[in-house]
Amino acid sequence: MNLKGNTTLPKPAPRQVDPQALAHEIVERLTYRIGKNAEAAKPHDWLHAVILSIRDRVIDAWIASTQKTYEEQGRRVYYLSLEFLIGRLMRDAASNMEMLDEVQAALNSLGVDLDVIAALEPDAALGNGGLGRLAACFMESMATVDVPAYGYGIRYVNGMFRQEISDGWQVELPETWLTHGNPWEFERREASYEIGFGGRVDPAEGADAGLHQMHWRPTERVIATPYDTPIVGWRGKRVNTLRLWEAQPIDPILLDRFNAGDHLGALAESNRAEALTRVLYPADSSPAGQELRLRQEYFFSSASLQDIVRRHIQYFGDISTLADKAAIQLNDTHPAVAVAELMRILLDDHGLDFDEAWDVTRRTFSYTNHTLLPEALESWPVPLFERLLPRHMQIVYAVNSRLLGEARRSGHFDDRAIGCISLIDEGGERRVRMGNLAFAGSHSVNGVSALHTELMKETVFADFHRLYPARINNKTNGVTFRRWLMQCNPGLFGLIREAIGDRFMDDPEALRELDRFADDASFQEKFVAVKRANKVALADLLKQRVNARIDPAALFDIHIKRIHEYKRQLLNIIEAVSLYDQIRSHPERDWVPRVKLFGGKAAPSYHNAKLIIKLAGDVARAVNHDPAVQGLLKVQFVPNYNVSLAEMMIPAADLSEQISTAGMEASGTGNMKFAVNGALTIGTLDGANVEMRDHVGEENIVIFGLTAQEVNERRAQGHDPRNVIAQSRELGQALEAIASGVFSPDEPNRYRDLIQGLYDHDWFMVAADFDSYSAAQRKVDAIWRDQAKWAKMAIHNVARMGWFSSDRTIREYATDIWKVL
Ligand code: HBZ
Ligand code: IMP
Repeated sequence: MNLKGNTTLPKPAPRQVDPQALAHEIVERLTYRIGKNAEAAKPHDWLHAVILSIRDRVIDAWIASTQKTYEEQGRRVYYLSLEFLIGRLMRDAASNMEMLDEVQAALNSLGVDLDVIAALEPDAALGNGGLGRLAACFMESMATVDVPAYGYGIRYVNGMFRQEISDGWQVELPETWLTHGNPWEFERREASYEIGFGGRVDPAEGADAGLHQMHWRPTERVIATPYDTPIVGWRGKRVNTLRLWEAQPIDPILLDRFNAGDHLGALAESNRAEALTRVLYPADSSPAGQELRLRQEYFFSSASLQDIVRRHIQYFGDISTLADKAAIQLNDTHPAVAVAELMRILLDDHGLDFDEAWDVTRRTFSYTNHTLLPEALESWPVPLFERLLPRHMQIVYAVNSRLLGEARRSGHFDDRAIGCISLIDEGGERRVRMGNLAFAGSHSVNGVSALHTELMKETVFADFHRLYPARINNKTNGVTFRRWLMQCNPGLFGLIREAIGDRFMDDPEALRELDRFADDASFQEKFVAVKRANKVALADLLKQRVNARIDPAALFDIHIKRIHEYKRQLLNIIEAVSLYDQIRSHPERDWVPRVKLFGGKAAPSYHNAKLIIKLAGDVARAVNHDPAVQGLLKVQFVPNYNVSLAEMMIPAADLSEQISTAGMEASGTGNMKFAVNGALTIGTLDGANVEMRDHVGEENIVIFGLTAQEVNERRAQGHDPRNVIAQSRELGQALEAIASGVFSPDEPNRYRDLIQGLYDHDWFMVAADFDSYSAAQRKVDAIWRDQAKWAKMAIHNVARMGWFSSDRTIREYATDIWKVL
């Protein structure tokens, strides 16, 4: 076969999707691939047989897409991310291949329930939260809008931990998603690479003593082996590849050692290699800072870069044209060491001179920033970086001297500004700043919402922005409407189709046509019935999982996301305590029945986040057992929030809590999922909430609290929380109750320090925003009492969220940054 890609394979004949034929295919897979007959098959066997039937069709489209990519010889996009939070794939693949109904019918005819076996598919939870899920939405959207793209990441054996709640406390357990095998992946041993660590650097033979062309002799080496998963776009138009790397030892067992009786030593190398890709770091803000994490980052960056360069040389021959054929997007700084790795490859393996290598590098890379929190910015101690990656350390120094030279020559930068731009943090222990490396090594640096991008220019990258004013740009996040509307909410999806036809399935902005149904009483009625059915389904699930009895008629108020002080679950809980108190004091008032649901994981070492989970449970116990508020208020913490649970909870929400301290949530993407599923948002003017308000209209969203600028001013001028608390009777009482142990009689001081923090500094403006939040909640109650008004507002939300499709986001990346559309 001609590897240059000009062979024309016959196009695969489109296979008929006829339920009967499909049922036959499924039984065939069951028999010959799983080795069971229908009588003996267990639910897991059926699941695998169904996945294999779907997968075979995906493969036809996959091969055709790959073929097309090679033939077009255009630029490819490489999305480098340490996280891909995919969730389940079966429904997604079947739906995008437009065979979901047929799969269901085929299974019916076989007496198998699709929902039952679908629930057995484990979540691929190779990510922490928003950043990882964004990468998964982007993979689906890149395939949908026909961008030839590869995702590159790590195949963690243990992804995000499973959360159990024991005596109210979070307990972390390993998630073993690969136990039953993974029918979606293909091991590609032939495309393995060697990855080095440590050792020393010598001048390359025959090279002059200049910087370019050195020879790095690592002391430690492992093999990176890829596993490919096909990612299907909408209507199966294009299927792209998600390539995840696994670390393997060069010698699986050292036989001489084994034979000498050193049985553990014989396996040491093997264990060490496998540890590399064993587990995902479960911290979503404070960088882990451990050597293993830097090893993971370099391991997957190097493997991906070697693969990209290999492919380029194979098909185009000349390394100097790399940037014309490859656009590499860095998902945060986790893969930023790739900048130094590409420089190493260009200098040492391909003999480019420094200026040309730097030019190719900068034209190839672009970088997405996802946080402004200074404590979340990654940096590595110089001694560690140097020991693990001695050649890369030299390259970082060389790049830095060039960068700082450029800044100095411009004459606009004093010593302070030069210090901020430097790739090395010289304050205290010297550290390599990964954000600065990513910024310097890229031609584009983007934020993830309009507000976040503006704040980037004013804060973390202010000096870089002066040096390179054209580099920072905004790409507001989006979510894929296939998973987050069509698949997770078939009721609403069907209703929308019935009202406005199919156009929105290919053009989410066509959802706008729903606007004219917002006032339509009969449409409202159906809309409310769909929401109600979703709430009943969630209530059933919660009955099963946590034995909670919740009334589907109540307002479902949902706060699900990673537990973080800046996301302010504490504000919500304190407001619940205050509401509880008010209902008890004034039982005669017309209270709106509410169910407050919380869900989310805390980083294992994040003490306050874990305490907030415990507090939610403690408050829930008190409230739920108090007959005085029966039927009016219920609080429930739902364990093990993950993608699949989100798919159940979001369609059932009436109210979406997006209440971060303004200026601290870069974008948010959960906010978008709720709104498009017909929940109203209560939120601050933070991240993408600002743009959501602009799109849905300020009359259709409930905004409260300080703005980012006001938060800033308060922090600068000195915020006096004690005074604020003294002025708010409700707040004072709620804080007093929590701090004095009303909800923790077994340990009255459990929350003393947590609450004391609000009196002492209130960094996250919980006290400062309390009254405004509480008033906004009463406004929510008032809207709820007018059910027609509520429905109207919710319908406007669905109708006007089309712009937040990740297809739009990806088109912007593709046109502005990657130049592939
Ligand atoms: O990225 C989130 C932002 O907090 C959120 O506002 C935004 O919508 C989303 C997508 O742009 N950031 C994360 O989820 N960050 C992480 O998960 C993370 C993981 C490991 C780290 C640091 C951050 O070392
Ligand atoms: P790679 O990522 O470039 O190694 O290619 C991955 C897969 O793309 C290969 O396993 C083939 O299935 C396919 N492929 C590679 N070269 C060609 C080509 O020239 N035409 C069509 N498909 C190709």
